[in-house]
Amino acid sequence: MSDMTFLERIEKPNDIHDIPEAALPVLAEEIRAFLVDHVSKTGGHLASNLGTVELTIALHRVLTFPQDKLVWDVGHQAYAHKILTGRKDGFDTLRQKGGLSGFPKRRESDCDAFDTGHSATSVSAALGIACARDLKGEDYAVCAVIGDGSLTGGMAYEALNNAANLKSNFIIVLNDNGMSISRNVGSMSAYLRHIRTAKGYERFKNFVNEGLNRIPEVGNRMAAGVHWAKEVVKQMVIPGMYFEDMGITYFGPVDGHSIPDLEAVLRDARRVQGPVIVHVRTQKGRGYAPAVREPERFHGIGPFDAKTGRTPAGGSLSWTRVFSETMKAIGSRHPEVAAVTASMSEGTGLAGFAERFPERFFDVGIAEEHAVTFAAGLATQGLVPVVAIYSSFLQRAYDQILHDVCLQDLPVVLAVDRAGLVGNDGETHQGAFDISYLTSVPGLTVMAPKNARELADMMRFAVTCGHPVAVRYPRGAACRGFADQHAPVAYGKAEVLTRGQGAAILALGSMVGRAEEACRLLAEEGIRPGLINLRFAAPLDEETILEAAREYGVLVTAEENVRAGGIGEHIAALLEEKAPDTRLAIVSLPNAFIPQGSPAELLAECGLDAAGIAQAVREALQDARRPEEV
Ligand SMILES: Cc1ncc(C[n+]2csc(CCOP(=O)(O)OP(=O)(O)O)c2C)c(N)n1
Repeated sequence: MSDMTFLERIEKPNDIHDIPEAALPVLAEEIRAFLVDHVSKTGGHLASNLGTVELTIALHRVLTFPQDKLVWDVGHQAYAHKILTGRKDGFDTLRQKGGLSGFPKRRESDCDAFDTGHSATSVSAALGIACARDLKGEDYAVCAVIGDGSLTGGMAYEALNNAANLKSNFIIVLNDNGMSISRNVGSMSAYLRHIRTAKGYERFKNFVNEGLNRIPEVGNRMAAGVHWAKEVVKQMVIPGMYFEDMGITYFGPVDGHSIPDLEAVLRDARRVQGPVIVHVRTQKGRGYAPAVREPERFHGIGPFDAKTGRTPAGGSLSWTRVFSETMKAIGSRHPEVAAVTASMSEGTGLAGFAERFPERFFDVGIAEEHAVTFAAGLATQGLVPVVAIYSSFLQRAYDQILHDVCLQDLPVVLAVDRAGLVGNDGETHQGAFDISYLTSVPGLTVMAPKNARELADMMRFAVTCGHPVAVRYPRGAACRGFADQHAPVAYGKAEVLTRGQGAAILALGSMVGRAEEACRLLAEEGIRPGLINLRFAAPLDEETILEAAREYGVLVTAEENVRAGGIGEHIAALLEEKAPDTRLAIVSLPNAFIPQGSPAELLAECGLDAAGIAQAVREALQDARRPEEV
């Protein structure tokens, strides 16, 4: 027993209560070493997790699981929570197919109160849980942990505004490390920085409050003046006044790496009736020098060398990189083009544009809805904004795309990165729905390139076309094939790549390269389908599609999007009306949430790899040969 590490003694929820208080810093270091060791092999969100080890230990000392409910915002910082709730062994399979999720999952543990993955949802979810608790007359603590980056998301303010009315206990831990993925932006961030550097904190706050309350308020005019003066003094000197004015008690800032300080403030917070914010200062990457030096690179990272922090060199040219280079070139030629990111300048590749054209670059915080309407505003004044957002995060800006951009036919370009399967982040991050939600908006042109060169062509087309356009492209290495096939991009026109016999594959974006591979497999069996690069998901090139229907009689569509609302269904509707005798097979993602796994595994499982497309063609041809059932 005595040879056991403290971490080895943690086997199930609440085991931490048996660890002596004096040993908790040792446990924290053991957890850090465990995280570096495991994440260096599997990849994952390292820097955020290293920063929240003491906070998690303190929360687990003050709360009891699963009775008390803890909601992690985004959820990328919940690794220590997973370790302390009996899931240590799962870390060998972290983010792998069928393995431990990198995010909280209710189906994984009853100690995960709410599934997260997208930013700024925690306060809303926790508030809902607290209200349900009160309604049912139950008694347990409810706590949300939200980062200062996520506090740039509008939903967090909607929830804070709503929470202020709550009369029962509700804790919001603000995990402030000054960072989103990159350095945090905006006035709230500046305000938090101001609080962090203010001296005196709680004792000073009480002192000032008591002092101000002793000032008598006599006479109407004078009272108004005194009231105003009090407010000015309060705003100047009292940390957290912004929250207090909203009706939310503020504690802090607290050293987020001191377990005794954290425990003390959390115990106090549990006693407060009504919503309370505990402002905790942490350091992203804490305890692992490479991550402290480069917190942004270690935010989400693939496997790396634990000793040096280095990642394997090389890697092929990514779609994001192609977009990044294209944006720099476009920026030089088009002074009217601006770029907008929702806190993802590195991830989307806009950092290069930002460096070259800082006056035309806008990081608006983790605020996708705002990013799109802000871009619409820019567009009304003659600018052509390119808003680069990952497919799954753009889901929240649907109304802004529809109502603020497309209804006014404004020339906003949506660069939809990570469109398709992203892999190890799992169902919260797969870009599986954008064709469905974008092609349903009238007036929005939706394109997808077959290869690197076509992405550049499409971006150039998009910034000059004068109307709303979305260009979707996936995560990972850009297709370098089709070197001598590059017809100029023409509005609403598909590109016929190969003429064949018996059947034609109508492929979109990432599926064109795979369809070409499928054609090679089929050629070995003497099957030679035609191949058409659709290029436009909206508007569809009806003429080319109907021509193919007449010529081949058998069509197979291929897209990296769910079936519902995808191009397969759009083409099915077109054929039913105009070429009802055509046989059609649809290759798409299933109408489901696709869990984590490597993109290659998932594509194969969903039948979206070359073998899957080839099989769909074989089956469609067999089907067509079978006599029609009567
Ligand atoms: C809606 C949405 N947009 C973007 C992201 C990508 N993202 C993941 S974590 C993160 C930064 C979060 O910063 P913060 O909340 O401060 O947490 P930290 O990593 O600093 O602990 C971003 C932008 C996301 N998860 N959800």
